[in-house]
Amino acid sequence: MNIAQAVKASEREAGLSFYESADGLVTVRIENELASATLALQGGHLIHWQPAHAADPVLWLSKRARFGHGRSIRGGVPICWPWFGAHPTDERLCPHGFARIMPWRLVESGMLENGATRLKLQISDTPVAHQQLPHPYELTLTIEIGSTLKMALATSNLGEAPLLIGEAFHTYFQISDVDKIHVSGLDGCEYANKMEAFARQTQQGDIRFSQEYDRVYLNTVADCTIVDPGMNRRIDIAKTGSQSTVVWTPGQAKAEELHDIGPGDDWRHMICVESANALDNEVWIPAGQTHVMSVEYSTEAL
Ligand code: TA6
Repeated sequence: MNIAQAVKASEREAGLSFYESADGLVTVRIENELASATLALQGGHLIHWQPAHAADPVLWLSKRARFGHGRSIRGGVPICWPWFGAHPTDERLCPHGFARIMPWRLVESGMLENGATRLKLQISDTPVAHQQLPHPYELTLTIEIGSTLKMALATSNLGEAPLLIGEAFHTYFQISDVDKIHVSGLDGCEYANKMEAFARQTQQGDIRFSQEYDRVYLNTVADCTIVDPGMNRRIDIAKTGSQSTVVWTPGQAKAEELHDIGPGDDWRHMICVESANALDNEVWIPAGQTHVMSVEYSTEAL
């Protein structure tokens, strides 16, 4: 068996199969006894995860999602890095950073003893990325596809000076209807309300939705839960290495403005709860150090 055959064998063991689109975009399908998932190497972007015990996918993907070189994908888990939101000084640059629109490479894959599939990806440095962040770094995404979904984003500062980053797992969760759910875990937290010029306010109780909602909750390490009676399930969001949580639904008008969501009610079936380090919580990484932000998603019946 040569190395290519050995790699193929290990990929098959891990439940991986690869597909390439006509324009060279590669997606990886993961099937194991615990779950199924789909990963686009463009952006290191997980676009589907459904544990075997769940009747429905946990991640939402827009019916109008677009797949193309240099484009972000509307849904799943976009990787926001090395800034969150608009670039601080150059509005021409992609909101939420370049990691979600750049090619990543699969550097490791394998099956864990518990039956989960573990993937390790790294972003490929490109002249465009280097132009936007001329500081040596290594960015690694580790994903464990099992009865829960674990993701860890590790930023290693390979330079001589401290590195400042903003980041998020900008996760789109599949729900029955935005009117029927609530999000718990952020009661009493201060937030910046994007709908009111980032005014600072304090969360009162659980979060319910009736219109566009766009808030960055600050200085919170709290786990959150999406409670969804319409799908008779809860989705638990645990995190480490993250001081912010962003909660967003576009509302009808904004959804229609977004070409990759568009008219209709598709937007009603998703909510973004994003584990992040944003605004006041951006992270300074000392030279030679590594910072890791991680999440674990799980779902169970109510
Ligand atoms: O995370 C919330 C947010 O910053 C919203 O303000 C909205 O812009 C959303 O991200 C989607 O951003 P995108 O660049 O993916 O369209």
